[in-house]
This record gives sequence, structure tokens and C-alpha cells, in this order.
Amino acid sequence: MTESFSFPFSVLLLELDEAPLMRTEQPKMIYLKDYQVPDYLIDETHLTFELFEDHTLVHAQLVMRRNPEAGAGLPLLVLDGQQLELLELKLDDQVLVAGDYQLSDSQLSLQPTHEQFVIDSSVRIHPESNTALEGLYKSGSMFCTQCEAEGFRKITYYLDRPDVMSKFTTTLSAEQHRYPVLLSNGNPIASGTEEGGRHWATWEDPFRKPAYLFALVAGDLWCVEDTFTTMSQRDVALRIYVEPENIDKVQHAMDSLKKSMKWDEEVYGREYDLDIFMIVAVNDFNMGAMENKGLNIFNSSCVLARAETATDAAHQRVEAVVAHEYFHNWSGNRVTCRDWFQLSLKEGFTVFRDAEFSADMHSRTVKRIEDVAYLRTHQFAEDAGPMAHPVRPDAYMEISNFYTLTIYEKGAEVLRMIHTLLGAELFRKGSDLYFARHDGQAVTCDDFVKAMEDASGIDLAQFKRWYSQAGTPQLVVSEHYDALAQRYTLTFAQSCPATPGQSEKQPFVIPVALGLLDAQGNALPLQLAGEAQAQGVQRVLSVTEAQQSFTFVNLAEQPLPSLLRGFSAPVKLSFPYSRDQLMFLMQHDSDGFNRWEAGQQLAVQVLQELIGQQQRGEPMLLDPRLVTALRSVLENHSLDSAMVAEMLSLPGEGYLAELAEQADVEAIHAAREFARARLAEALFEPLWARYQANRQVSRSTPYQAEAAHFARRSLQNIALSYLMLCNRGEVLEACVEQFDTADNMTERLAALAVLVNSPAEEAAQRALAQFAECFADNPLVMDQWFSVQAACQRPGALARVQALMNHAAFSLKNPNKVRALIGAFANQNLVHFHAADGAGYRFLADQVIALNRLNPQIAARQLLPLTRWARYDAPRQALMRNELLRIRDSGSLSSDVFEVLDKSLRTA
Ligand code: B3K
Ligand code: ZN
Repeated sequence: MTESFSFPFSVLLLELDEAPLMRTEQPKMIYLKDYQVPDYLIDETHLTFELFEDHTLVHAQLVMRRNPEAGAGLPLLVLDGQQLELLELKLDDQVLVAGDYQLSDSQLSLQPTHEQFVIDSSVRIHPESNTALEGLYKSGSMFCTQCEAEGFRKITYYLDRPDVMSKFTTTLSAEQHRYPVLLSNGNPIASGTEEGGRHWATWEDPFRKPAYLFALVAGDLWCVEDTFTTMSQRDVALRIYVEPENIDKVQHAMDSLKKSMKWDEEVYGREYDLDIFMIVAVNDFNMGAMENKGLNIFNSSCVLARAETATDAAHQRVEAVVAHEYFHNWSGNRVTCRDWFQLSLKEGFTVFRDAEFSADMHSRTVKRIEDVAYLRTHQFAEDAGPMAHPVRPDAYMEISNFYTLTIYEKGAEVLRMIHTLLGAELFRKGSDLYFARHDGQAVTCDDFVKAMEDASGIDLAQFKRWYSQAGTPQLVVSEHYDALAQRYTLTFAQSCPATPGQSEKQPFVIPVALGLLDAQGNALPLQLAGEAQAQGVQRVLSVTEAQQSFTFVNLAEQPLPSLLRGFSAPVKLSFPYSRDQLMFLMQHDSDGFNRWEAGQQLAVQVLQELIGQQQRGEPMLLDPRLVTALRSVLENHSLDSAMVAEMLSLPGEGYLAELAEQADVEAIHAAREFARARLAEALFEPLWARYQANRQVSRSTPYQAEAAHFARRSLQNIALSYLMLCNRGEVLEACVEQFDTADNMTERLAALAVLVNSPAEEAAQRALAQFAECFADNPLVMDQWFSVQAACQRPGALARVQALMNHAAFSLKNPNKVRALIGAFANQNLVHFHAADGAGYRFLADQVIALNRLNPQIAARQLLPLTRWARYDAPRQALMRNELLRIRDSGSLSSDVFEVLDKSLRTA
């Protein structure tokens, strides 16, 4: 289960100073096939920023030359630049006048006269009114930047593309009192004071980098400092900067950073390369964090964590995001992307790296379960919708729209499959070769795969279809047992649905990890026909053809297969398991992931039966086998508590919707709630015993952010959420006691969420009020408060969300608030968002229209639930499409929102 953020919006929107620039003409498609090397290169970039309250002056000196790889002659130099007020332009120290250059909304062009030359530009920009949070902007009183993918062009005129790599020197000056801390990439080399209470600092980054990795910060910040000694015995200073009130919430991020640095040395042989590594936490940030060289900038939600204010999930997210951004120093920064079509080169790889890191730090099986549940619910839906695209897309309008689950999560699955096919040792050889061969370069996914092939000797030509073909493959498996010959054949049939622009698909290479079980649940030796002897009890088959059979020999009885262990490929697998077989696998499969998966498949079958009964107006009857299965999970005290908690979690409404031909959200909700209530009644005793035992430990042990305790609390809290369905006085009392006395946010928030979803309205209102009073000055905790209410499934959800939009703590300008309230409502409260009268759709469209002016990236993201209209019934389809049309006709659209609308209205 993933946590959401939520938030209400107020009409603060009207305070807007000015809308970000909207395009007047339709944005153009950019194609991978049109890639050309840059005409010019920038060897050195010298930047000076003078930061003031009502404007900023940026001076850029670019030491440039003709790219020797680009052919002969001196073509026009075209620099990117948006929303810049050009004050002065020089070519080799000569001031240029109008007529010497051409300016448009997005470009500055001029004609160089030599192979080598220097451009000096001075521009004025307005970070103080930048609500898009891209380029240089203000978060609260602090200046900060976000340049990936194309934000640098909002700072100065530049060749803003990742294959132009340059050595940067940056000087910033600002009022000393307001901005005592001045940071940029690399190492600090000089600083001083000026007249008028201003001061300055110069930073030099010795590593060539693309502009998207540039960063600058100026503010009144405190830092926690530490050091890390690298494997070659160099001391690196580590600093995490936050606003003073948050200085007590940084230790967990610092510990996570040191663990990440060590892990990358041990597992990938990657050492950090500068003398200093900094993280800065900012409140207003479009995504989680950014890997700028030596100066990572983070959403404060991904840095700040302490027991009283952050949940276990938040602690784990901080650790994972710190690791992810740190790992980018090699997978992304030292070796970067040639162009943005290659985004998954760094993102898929880095997500794979951070997932393995988290697996090593905590429970590997639980991490895999969480990731797969997320992938199947959200990435599979994306792959089946109008925004579906390959891991390496062929075309885009607005690159910001391509920071997707497909690029990140499916991209990571592609890397995991390479790891599975090569094995850990050859994969490491491949990554070593990749980093050695391409250090300091901007490269492609093909270059990565080539390094893996060269190091391993394994041909990955067909495998590369995972990069170029979109859609989730289906893998239908059938079996045949020949008792006489003692042979068991598995036949795999793969297919992949059409996706926008791709009607025909070629077969993928699908690694299927499997084992075979005998009637006692023992693992059987695996010998394929033609082999002299068995080769272990688990192996990986490569399914490479549209239809392909594998025959196992020497099997005296018909085995039960355990397929796709560890979710060895991102496919939809189907095998005709009976419910009894699934219960058997839940008990006996040696693969922890597949034990959970068997339970999920059993629950899906049972829930789909209930959904059908509900739709036909029949009384719902829960298959007692689900009760039996979960009872034995609860009574199995040798199982890890986190596994018990995962196995008790029924497939989410979103996943059930994704599995349905046509999603009937009301029937799904009714069926799932019915099942939960029946399970709670039937399993009251063991649930109550588990709850009380774990709560007792929580009461008597101080909070620890560590796997065994995460596990214990997750079991305690899921037990509580079931128990609260039983309407018993002693449970309500326990829940209120947990809310009132817990020393940590995990227990407190879980109690609040179940109270809010229970009929105990008075207790819920009291808890909500008390929570808001207690945490009024902590915006991240208030995000949780908004989310809990936005996701509340009791009647009146939309009205409550609308009221919360006027809450003092809400702002449409803060992305965390938007995600916490609007995002949580649209993505997690399916019954209310999809209310038959269309009010949920109308509400979301209104917010998208408002956000389009303020922050196009956030607007385009919030719009996504409406783009999935094709999955619903005809009346809902019409309502959703009407809202899409209303947004389209609402005035000038950002390229971000335009592209999403265009694609989702096209597939009518
Ligand atoms: N690379 C950044 C994402 C930038 C998103 C720009 N719209 C964070 C990350 O993946 O590490
Ligand atoms: Zn990343």
C-alpha cells in the first residue's frame, strides 16, 4: 500500500501575480529519429547571480566552440531561453545590437564567425513570481532551482540539452542577513562581503555536466554535518541544510546517506568524487528530489523524518529517496543521457539500484511485494491507457510528462530482468564496463545494453524490445502431465495488446523463474528434456517465442508449478490454479513473494465472485476458504510480521479496477468492504490477539526506524483496521487509546485513519481537531491530515474536500498540498471520485484549470485520473470526456496539459 498526500485548496489562486507563459501555438512533437549531435559545444560556463527581492540578474559567460563531430561550416548558433529579459549580449567582447541576433519566445540565434568564441549575456528574471517551480524560484524565503529537464533555459540563454556538458563556475551574491547560506555545485572556492550588507560566494564544479544538473540555493538555513570516509580513504563532508525549525528532523536522512554511500561502494564499486556532498530541503517542490551534482535539492517530505511526525512509510521513503539521488551521482551524472528519450537509462537503472538497496536494508520479500503491487496497480494502468509509451519513447511534446511510472518503474523491471538473465556477477561486470567506458559521456540505452552484452557474452538483441515496445505482455500458461512418460510440459503463450502508435508487437524475452512442488510441498529437482541431470530446484526459463513449451522429465507425480517467482518479468501471467491449489502454494511455496502472490490470486478470485454477485443483485457470499487461508496466516507465528501484514491486505480497489474489463467502482468497493467485514468477524480472536500483543510492545519500547519494528507496527495497524469493522466497544477504546498515547506518527495516523472511516463520528471529529491543533505548525504532518480526510470513504467526501480547500494550511501553490488533498481524493477515493453525478470529475477539472496557470507540471499530473475514462461505463465515460473538453476549452493551455488532453481525447 502506498501512502498518499492530500490537500485542500483555497481561492488563493486569485492572488496570482501573473500566469506562467502559455504557448499560443500548438506545441510540436519531438522525435527520437530526428536526433542530431549539437552544432556547438560549451567548454566552460561562468555564471553570476545577483539575487534581489524583486528580480535577479544573471550573467553567463559561455566559452564555446564548433562541435568537431557536427560537420563543416559555421551554422547559426541557436540558444534556448524562455521568460528571460535580455539586457546585454556580447560575442567575443563585442556588444551586439538588434539585428546582430534574433530573439523569439524560446530562442536566441546569432551567427558565429569563428570556430571558437565567447558569448556573454546578461538577463533579468523573476524567481519571486515563478509559481511553476521550474528554473530559479523561491520556496518560502529561500531561493532554489529545479532545472531537469528543461528548466535551465528559464535562467539564462544556453544549449539546454543533456549532451552539451560543461565545466561550471558559479558566483552568487545576496543580502547577507536574509541569505546567510549561498550554495552551488562542486566545491566552494572563494567568498566575501560587499557594501550594502550583501555577500557573495563562488563555487566551482570540476566535473563537466549538462545544465539540467546545475543548482543554486540561497537562504537562512541550518545544517547538520557529518563525514564519510570513502573506500580510498578520502574524507567527504556531508551536509544537510534545512530551515532552522527542522534541524531536529535530519538525522535519519544523514544515516541513510552514509548507508547509501557505503552500499554503492560495496555492491557497485562506486566511490563519491567531490570533497563535499550537500542536501537541501525545500517545501515547494514538484517532485521528490533532484540529483544536482554535489547539491541535491529535496522536497522536505523526502528528508525530514522523526518518530513523532513521520510514519514508518515516510522513514522508508526518506531512506529510499536519499539513496536514489545519491546513486544518480554515477548512474545519471558521471554517465548521463544523450537526449531525453534515454531518460530511463538513468531513471530505470537508479530505481533498480535503490530498490536493491532497500531490499538489502530491510526485508527483500516485503520490498518486492510493495513494488510489484504498486507497478501492477499504477504502471499497468498507464500502459493500458492513452499515455502508454515505451521505456524509451519515440516522441514527446513536453518532456515533463514523461517522468512516468513506465520510465521509472517499468524501466527498473527491465534492468532487473537483465540482472536475472546475466546473474549478479556478470551484471556487475557489465555495470563496471558501462561506467568505465562511458565516464564523462552522454549516452543511450543501446550503449548500456551493449556494455552488458560485451561484458557477459550474452546476446540481448531481442531483449531490447522491452525498450521499444509499449504495453504489458500477457503470458498464458498451460500444463500437460504424461504420467506414463513421467514428463510434465508447460506451454507459454505470450501476446501484447496494441498501444497508441503500436498495433503489432514482436515477442519479448520473458525470464520466468519457477519451481515445481510435489504433493507434500517439497521442491522437485528440475531436469529439462535433453539434459543429462537435474539442475537445482529453481531455474529461469527464457520465453522468447509467441508460443513455447518446456518439458520437465523424471517426474513420478504431477507437480504444482510455482511460476514467475519474485515477479521475474513485468507481465500479466495466467495459469488455471484452483482455489485449493492457491491455498497450498500460500502454505508451501519456498518463494516468499509467490506465497503472497498465491494469496492475492485467491483473494482476487473470491472478490471477483463477490463483485459479480453484487452486480447481479444477488446476496454476497464469501468463500470460506479465504477465511481459512488468512486464519492460518494469522496463526503462523514463524512468519515475519511484515509478511503476515502483507498477506492480510486484500488487493486494493485500484488493482481490482485495473483487472476488470470495465471497472464498476461501486461494486468493487461494496464487494471489498463486504469481504473485509466478514473476515474481521470471522477472525476477530486471532486479530485481536495479534493487535494486543504488538500494541503492548509498542507501548513498552521506544520507537525504532528499523525493519522488525516496521513489520510489527504494520501488522498491528492492519489488525486494527479489520477490528474496527466489528463495531465493538473494546476496539474503539483501544483505537482511541492508540491515537491519544502513541509516541509515534505511524500508530497515531493509523488510528486516526480508521477512526475517520468508522461510524464513531464523535471520536473521529475529536481526533481530527486534536491532531490539527497539535501539528498546525508542521506542514508535512498537516499533509497527512488532509490525505486521511480526502481518502475517507464515508458519505460526503467531496464536500469535505471542498471545505478543506479553504483551510488556512492549504495552498494550491504548494505541490505537496495539491497531492495531499486533490490527488488523494482522485486517486484513492475511487467511489467518491467516480460518483455517478460527475461531481468528482467536475471538481478535478476545476482544479486542473486553476493549476494550469500556476504550475503546468502539477496540473498535467493531477489530470491523469480523467484520462482513464475508457475503463468506465458509458455514462461515466461521457462525463469524464466532457470535463476533458471543458479543460481544453478553458483558455490558453500549457504544453504539459495540452499533450495529456490531446492524447486522451484522441483515443475516442
Ligand atoms: N531526476 C529527477 C526528476 C526530475 C523531474 C523533472 N520534471 C528526480 C529523480 O528521478 O531522481
Ligand atoms: Zn531519479
